[in-house]
Amino acid sequence: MSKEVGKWVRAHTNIALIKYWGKENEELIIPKNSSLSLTLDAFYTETRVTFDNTLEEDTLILNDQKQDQKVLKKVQVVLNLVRKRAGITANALVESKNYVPTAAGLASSASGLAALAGAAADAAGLKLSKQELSRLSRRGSGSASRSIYGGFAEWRKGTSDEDSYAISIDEAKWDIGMLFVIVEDAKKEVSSRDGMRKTVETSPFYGGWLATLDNDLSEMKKAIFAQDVEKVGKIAERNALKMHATTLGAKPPFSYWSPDSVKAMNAVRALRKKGYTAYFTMDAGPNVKIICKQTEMASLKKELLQEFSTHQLIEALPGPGLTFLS
Ligand code: FM0
Repeated sequence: MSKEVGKWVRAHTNIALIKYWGKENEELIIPKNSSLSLTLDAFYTETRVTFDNTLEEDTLILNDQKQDQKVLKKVQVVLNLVRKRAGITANALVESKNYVPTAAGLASSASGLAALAGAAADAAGLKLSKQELSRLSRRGSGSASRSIYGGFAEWRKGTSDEDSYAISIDEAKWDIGMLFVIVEDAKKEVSSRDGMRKTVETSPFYGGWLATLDNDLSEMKKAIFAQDVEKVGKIAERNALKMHATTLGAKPPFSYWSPDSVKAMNAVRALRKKGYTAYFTMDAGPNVKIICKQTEMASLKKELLQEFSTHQLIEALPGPGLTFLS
């Protein structure tokens, strides 16, 4: 019998300011475009992997509940890569906990797959660089490649498995944060994986989206280096709206917005008129994330309490990269 118990590894989620939307290579998860995100302190995943040759199958326990085959699939992509590299044949027990302030559909594949990559590599005794960890996380979920780093990270699309990974751009140790507006949604969600595939395949707007990205990305980096929240927010909001516009051109059309998403977006616009530095972004779901100054977050939250309840509003500051615990 052999049993290799790895360390607990923590990864924080990230929210893209320049979105990843569409794959060049589905199996290797090579994206159509480079993207850029901010890692946040408020939401994270902790994972531990044990390779154990007495286990009859790979097993994933998330928040104390055994997960089904479907969830296990993404996890096994990463496990198999690690096993191959380390010459391990044993099955794995993956124990994972998602830390999110409310049960708000914020369980994130980015933090989950990044923590898994670190935890599996550790259990296998592999000493991987950040770059290698980013590439490994990417194979589980594209956005996870960016959660290896704290602060701002850029996932450079590259052209192959070797050169598609994220790098650190800036530690974000300045006056920027995100306020989450958690929005209820009755609709069945289209996963980001399915949503981006449908858009690439059928939306005539997809080409327009891709055509403006290099410019958005370089403008965004300039704004970050200048520590200019106003510019960061403006570019991020425009970029997110363009991404969401592509879904309306898909066949059949779809949208991630719910009535409360629109209400939140309008609230942000109104707060801007009042003089706040506040811009929004959205991902493959109805929640709205407000890019703002840390120093204005408390008063922004207070303003939003007129339209939203306190459990819908979550404050997030820039967070750290992958952390190996004990
Ligand atoms: O995070 O198919 O990583 O850049 O969140 O697993 O590679 O879940 F808004 C959408 C994330 C997409 C933008 O996609 O997809 C971003 C999104 P996978 P992900």
